Amino acid sequence: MATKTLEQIENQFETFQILNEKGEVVNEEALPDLSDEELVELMERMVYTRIWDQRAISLNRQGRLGFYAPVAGQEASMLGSQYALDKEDWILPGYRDVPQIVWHGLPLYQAFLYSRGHFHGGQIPEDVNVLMPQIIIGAQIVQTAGVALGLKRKGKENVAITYTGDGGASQGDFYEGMNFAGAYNAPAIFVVQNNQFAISVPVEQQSAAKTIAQKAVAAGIRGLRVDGMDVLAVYAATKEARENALNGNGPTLLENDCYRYGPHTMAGDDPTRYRTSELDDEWEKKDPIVRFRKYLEDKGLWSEDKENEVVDKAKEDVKAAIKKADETPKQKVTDLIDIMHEKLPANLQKQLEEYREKESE
Ligand SMILES: Cc1ncc(C[n+]2csc(CCOP(=O)(O)OP(=O)(O)O)c2C)c(N)n1
Ligand SMILES: [Mg+2]
Repeated sequence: MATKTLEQIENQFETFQILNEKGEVVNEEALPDLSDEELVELMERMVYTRIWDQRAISLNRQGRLGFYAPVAGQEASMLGSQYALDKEDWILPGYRDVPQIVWHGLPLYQAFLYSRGHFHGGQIPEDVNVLMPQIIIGAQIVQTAGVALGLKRKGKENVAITYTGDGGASQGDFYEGMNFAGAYNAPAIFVVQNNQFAISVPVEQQSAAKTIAQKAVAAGIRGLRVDGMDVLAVYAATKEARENALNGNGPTLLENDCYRYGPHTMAGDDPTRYRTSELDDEWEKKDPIVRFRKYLEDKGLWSEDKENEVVDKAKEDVKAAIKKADETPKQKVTDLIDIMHEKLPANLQKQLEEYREKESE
């Protein structure tokens, strides 16, 4: 009996896809209602983000950036999901999910300051509904359940969306957050970007479950496995999850299957030690930008010239943003002490005064 139940559940989690690797529509009825302009905008964002990622890697190697977690290979998963949101929706990112919060409104130079550990990177503009990236794996899942419940209590027509990785799906917080959001019917979307590895640990060693999406079943919420290299599928799945949440149908777990082409972070990880070049090649054939480019070219919506324009714009913007980050006054010890509390406890007040004196010397 129990074996049969497990098999029945697991086998139902097929991968949702709209565009195949060749850029052909394989699921006509699921095609999202996006205008030509919107389709082009999605492509522009993916191309732009890939260039910015390449530039960020170079800046890191030049010692000009600090912490950086590469995103190439995950553009469809990141940007297709963000595109399905309303400006007023809340994003609770993990450390790799910087593109989503930048496209949601965080200025690029502040994302660079975040990389440098500068406090101004985390001073999010009032009208940008994002939290800063979470470093503690899985913590953002519980926080998202809380934010979503808060939105519901306030009667807002908005959702809270969060991102974690395949590794994050093994954390206790992951189950707690989904279960809580399910129990309270909170308007939350939980995205697991399954990029196949948690640093060097392959997803097969992460869980006995065949899919991560099926983990939704235990929490009594919807779960869907999505081709995370297909921007249209990611967009459509997120849009549906959002509508369900706002219609009172509770949270959804989305597993976006994707791949990170680069190292885990720029802090010395060497993927050749745990991944084969065959596996890299296999995933590069599924590239989100290649297939979407093909789709748009067939529709007469994209060209080499158009792409070059976006590439140039991305390079210019990165240059301007890093310049602005460089021009931001250097962080002082007193800044760190001062920004943490509204009213400083006595011991920190003493330290603040000591450092003020030192800094004025
Ligand atoms: C609670 C906690 N444990 C361990 C770490 C160290 N750590 C940082 S990234 C990472 C792997 C996470 O992999 P995954 O969730 O798949 O996300 P990805 O980096 O692949 O996007 C680990 C173990 C951490 N940051 N937090
Ligand atoms: Mg991972």
